[in-house]
Amino acid sequence: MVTRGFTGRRPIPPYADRIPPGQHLVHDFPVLSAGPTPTLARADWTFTLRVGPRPIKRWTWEAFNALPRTAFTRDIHCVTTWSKLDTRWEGILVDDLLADAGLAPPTEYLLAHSFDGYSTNVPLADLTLGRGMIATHYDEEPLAPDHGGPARLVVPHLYFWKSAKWINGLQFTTRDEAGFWELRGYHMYGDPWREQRYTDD
Ligand SMILES: Nc1nc2c(c(=O)[nH]1)N[C@H]1C(S)=C(S)[C@@H](COP(=O)(O)O)O[C@H]1N2
Ligand SMILES: [Mo]
Repeated sequence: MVTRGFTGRRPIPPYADRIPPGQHLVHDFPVLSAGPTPTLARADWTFTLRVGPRPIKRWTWEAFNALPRTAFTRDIHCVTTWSKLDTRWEGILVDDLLADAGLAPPTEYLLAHSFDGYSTNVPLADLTLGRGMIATHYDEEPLAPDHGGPARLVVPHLYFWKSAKWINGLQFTTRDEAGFWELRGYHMYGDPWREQRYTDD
């Protein structure tokens, strides 16, 4: 005879307190892209910091990788309902990028831009103080092209669509401007703990 437990209550799944509402745990690493994976040679790669239309600084792959490097391990949550725990990233914190540019943040909002034409908006406060990284490595290996290599934004505390793959720049904007998915019905902020999936959530 098989018993289901002494109390009859359903067991609490492990790590339940790390899974936001409406999410489930995965152990693989799904690939989600709006289009095909771009082929990007590191020799041609550049990253541009802009204030509005004005370029402030541009880094080559070599100059970018000479910036101070940081690693962090974080849980990530995709709006399609998967969550993955303890993902390990290494790269350049947005803090260190802004410091290298010698730029005092001119506005409270940014858009991340990518080589595939993708964009997404993230408030400055969500990218600074160690919260946002431009990652070049995942799990100790150079970031795979399907996951955004050579480099992607990682903002783990927001739904994963905010983590722009194949990033090629950050742009300060005067107002909070919608990016690719935000223009198509997704939430302007995207906090998984408040289930901010769609525009009016
Ligand atoms: N440039 C770009 N970045 C992107 C996307 C995209 O289509 N293009 N998809 C987003 C979405 S919806 C998600 S869930 C994550 C998926 O990242 P992954 O493929 O590494 O899991 O990337 C985000 N970043
Ligand atoms: Mo997504």
